[in-house]
Amino acid sequence: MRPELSELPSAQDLADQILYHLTHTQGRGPEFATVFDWRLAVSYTIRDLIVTPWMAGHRASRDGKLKRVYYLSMEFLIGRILGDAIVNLGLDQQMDAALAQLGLDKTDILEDEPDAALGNGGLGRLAACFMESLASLGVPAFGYGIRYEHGLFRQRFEGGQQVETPEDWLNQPHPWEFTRIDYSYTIGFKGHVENVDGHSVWHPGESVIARAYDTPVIGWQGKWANTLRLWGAQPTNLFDLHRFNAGDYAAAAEPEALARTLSRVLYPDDTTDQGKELRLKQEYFLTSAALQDIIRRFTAEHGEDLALLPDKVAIQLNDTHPAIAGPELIRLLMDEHGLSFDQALDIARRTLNYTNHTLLPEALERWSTWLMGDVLPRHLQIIQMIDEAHRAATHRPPHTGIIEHDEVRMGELAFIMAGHVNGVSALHTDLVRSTVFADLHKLHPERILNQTNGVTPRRWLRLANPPLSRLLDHTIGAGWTGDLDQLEGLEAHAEDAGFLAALRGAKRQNKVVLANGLLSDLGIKPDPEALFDVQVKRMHEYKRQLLNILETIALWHRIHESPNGDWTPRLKIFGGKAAPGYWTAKTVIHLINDVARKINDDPVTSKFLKIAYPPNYNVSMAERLIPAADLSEQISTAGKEASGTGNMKFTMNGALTIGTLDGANVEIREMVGAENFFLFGLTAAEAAAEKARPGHARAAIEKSENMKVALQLIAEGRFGRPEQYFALLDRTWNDDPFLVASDFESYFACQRRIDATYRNHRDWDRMTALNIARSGYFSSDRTIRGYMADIWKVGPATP
Ligand code: 26Q
Repeated sequence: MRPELSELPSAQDLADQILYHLTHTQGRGPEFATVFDWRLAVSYTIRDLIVTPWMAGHRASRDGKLKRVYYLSMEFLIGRILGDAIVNLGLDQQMDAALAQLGLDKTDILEDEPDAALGNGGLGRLAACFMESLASLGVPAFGYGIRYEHGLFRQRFEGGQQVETPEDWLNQPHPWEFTRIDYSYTIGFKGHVENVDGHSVWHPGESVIARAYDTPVIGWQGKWANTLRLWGAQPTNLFDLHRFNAGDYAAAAEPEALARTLSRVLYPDDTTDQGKELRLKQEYFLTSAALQDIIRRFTAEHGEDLALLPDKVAIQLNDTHPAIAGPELIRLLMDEHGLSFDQALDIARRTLNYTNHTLLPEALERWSTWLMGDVLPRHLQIIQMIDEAHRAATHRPPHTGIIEHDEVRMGELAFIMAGHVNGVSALHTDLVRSTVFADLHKLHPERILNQTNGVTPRRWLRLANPPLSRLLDHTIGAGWTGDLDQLEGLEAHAEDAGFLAALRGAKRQNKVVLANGLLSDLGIKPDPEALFDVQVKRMHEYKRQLLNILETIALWHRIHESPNGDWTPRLKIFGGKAAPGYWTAKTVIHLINDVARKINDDPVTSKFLKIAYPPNYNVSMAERLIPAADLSEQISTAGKEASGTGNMKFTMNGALTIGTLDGANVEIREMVGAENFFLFGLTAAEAAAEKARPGHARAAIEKSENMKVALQLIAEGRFGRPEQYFALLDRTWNDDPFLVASDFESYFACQRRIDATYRNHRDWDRMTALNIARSGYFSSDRTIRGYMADIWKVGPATP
């Protein structure tokens, strides 16, 4: 079943297969082939090697009647597939040799692949890491998502401002997917509910077809592969032949266009009202298709007794986006399979689980009962029944229900329908218990669990950081890739000058590659000896990119005051997109770019301080930036970042963290040791108290010369027309909801400690080594094992 090492193809085998696919699949001779042709030929060659374990896994799961995990997510931020597949099959060296033999440049080939950007940020990337770990651990699992034709928008800067353009990854053949025209389900919307002999019959007013597109996800060492099944929307009627024949071609194509809208674009993470109905339809489209598929597979394997569903199926809801799964599963069990409401409710609750990823009130999904009743009338009825059953069973306090103030609260719905609810870091889970779900937690004290996030070391270390991976292999053996706790073996080398020099050398290699890229892409020429200080993540006020850029301005000012001072050279790197409708986040982007333009050209300071903000931050850019970072900025207002996962990637790649006690930073600091982590700022409890103090912002700014100067320089127009920043400045002085001012001095002072530490190579390198050595806990393999034991009650297919 598994290609044993001896059976792995040789470089010659690979080269032969690549030439075969170039000729027979791409239909091109080598002398005419483009990079694209070659990339597809290489991809098909690798894909062939995945198909065998993939099918074997399906057979083993079916024949063994194994319990499966189903991960439902509106987002899967996969990134590029080819490089990851080569690494997981253990074919890097053979492939390098094969490509060399064919005269091809590996980087050109890999970078020709568009990123699969079917997600916004952390939540979507977590889903992708989980899929990889599930496969690496040999757990039978499916990911279910939407096959968006257009992933997350592309970002450009015009005059320093973000401009969004559509992303079009599917505007070319996609070699990794298999279309399953036989797995299609009808998804209904709207219409009315009829009562026939005491049974409810929903007559949808509209419907579309969900068609399955499968992508194999190969695990480490190619032992197991699972399926990422993405649904594409198809019209039930292709087009209106009458209208077509009457010459009205546009109108004839309307039904098709309307249906396809459902899987046309990924929603940017925003809170605007526009398109609310489409978002609800997308959520139901994914969920209904997934549940119909799950029940079809269950009955095919285990027969018609759906009471056994919880023994064979564990469904995880990635946030509330697929939370309509509760009512939909009840509907399918009652209306289509004839179970009673009580039976259906019990089965659904023992099958579904829900992960919460945010406490921000504006990100908690709510739908007006009017919209829910219009789009999903039968589901609104069932939601009312669930709510009533819960009220009757728990004697809960008033205002804790699913439906309150004519809104359906999806968090409450997901909670009440879930066997387990989990937060994504220890601190976040505590806050889930004590804030958003405090009342429900009292009623169901066993339900909320913690599962601290993790990231896959295959993509984020072995693939992204070859120099460090080679050093690790050499120092502690290659076992760390599948068992990240083995990094502990580095502790013994943390005082070894030879090892530390090699570690520094590996980091330097990555920094040189990045510096060359920044020069060619942005015209910025950083000194590889400078401290590479990186903040990459979605642009959000709570993540406080504003704090970082204000500190940069204050530092620039200080350097001007003593230009002959002994400053530690720094390159500040920013990366990230703002939701198109998020004005404040977009203003911060503009400010960073304005400040960069001014500072980078400053002859007095530019040898000490530069700023790079490469546009269109995505998974592939993260793979280049993170391994080259010396310092990781994790500076959110305490209590706001549920976990963070970028923070973990930086730690395992040997960047030190400047951070608040927020999300998983708390656990990172505990693991690496307080002395190896640069802590600043208020705690979550202090931040909440500070926010409640009237005039907190102004008071804090008055006390901070550095912050006052930074704001003053912006207001004076030193970086661009100041009117553009008046509203932002006003918000900072008078409101400052994310406490930039309150944490400013602590942050500034911490950065100066970092300047000093960075100059002492021995200290810095030792701290780096200890960060890597103690990062094993942050492998998503550990996270998935936690879900398996505590929530899903599943084991691996290959023990
Ligand atoms: C909701 C309704 C309508 C349209 C969009 C949305 C929407 C989309 C995406 C709401 C939220 C999101 C994304 C949330 C997210 O990425 N959360 C992050 O999840 C990570 C994985 O757990 C954590 O590490 C981060 O701390 C958390 O911010």
